Amino acid sequence: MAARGFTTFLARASKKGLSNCPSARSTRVSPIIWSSRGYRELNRPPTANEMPRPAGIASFMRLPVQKDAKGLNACFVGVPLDIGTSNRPGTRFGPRQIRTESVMCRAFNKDTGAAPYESLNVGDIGDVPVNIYNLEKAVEDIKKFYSAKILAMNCIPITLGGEHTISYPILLAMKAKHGPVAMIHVDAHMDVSPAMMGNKIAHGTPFRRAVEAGCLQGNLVWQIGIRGQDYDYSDLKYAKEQGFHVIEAKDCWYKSLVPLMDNIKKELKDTPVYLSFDIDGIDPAFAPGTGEDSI
Ligand SMILES: [Mn+2]
Repeated sequence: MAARGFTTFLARASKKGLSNCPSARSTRVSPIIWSSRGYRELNRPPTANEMPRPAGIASFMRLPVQKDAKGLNACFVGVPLDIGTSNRPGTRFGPRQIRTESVMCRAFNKDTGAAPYESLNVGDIGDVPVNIYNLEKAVEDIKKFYSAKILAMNCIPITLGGEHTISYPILLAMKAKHGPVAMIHVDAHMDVSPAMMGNKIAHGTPFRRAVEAGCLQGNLVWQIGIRGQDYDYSDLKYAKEQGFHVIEAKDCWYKSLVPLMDNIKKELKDTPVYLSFDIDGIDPAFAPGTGEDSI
């Protein structure tokens, strides 16, 4: 996710008085936004009063579906890949299942004030037609798709995985567009292994490959929630040598994470940032559906 475009868009939007947007007063009026060409109606997820939750086309939050990211500020996109995992497969079904569960999401959060659909035009562009028989080809498929169908249209992708191999080609595409980017990575693992059974492309290697390809600004990488067993200290040593900030789970216990996030925001400034959240960053007692749960 590239933060720069997102924040400048919001800044522009708020300058133009978006707080007066009619949808802030009524969930039944579609949000509108000002642009150089006048008013524009934004996509809006239907409420459960307009469309029953189990009904409708099964896109993310039942947003409109389109074949590429044209006209969107942000898009949901699935990458149904699981052939790079070391143990349990199944995340190829992840994007479809996330869309199914997304019917429970509502467009406004009264606790945080988040109302993304008031200022951003968002849609679902379906899945990358990824090669599920060949990991090297899958990486090429993902990179090309992100470059041509999303980033070329100045859209911010929000990816539904898929296992962590997919981060490498996404970062390759981001580098081609933005140069080296920052990263916030929540995970039990650092995913910087040199290879897995001799394969350089796998779910435990994406961020070492990304460093080698010059995709990341090492001193603007935060890996948060790293925990559990490893073979030795070599991956931790490698991550720290790249300048990564490795914040282990044990360093987060009994503490607020607010000061950490304040510091990250301060350091990031306007640098484009890739945010990656691995479900195994959550205790597998609560989220066991992952390829290599860390115990
Ligand atoms: Mn992981």
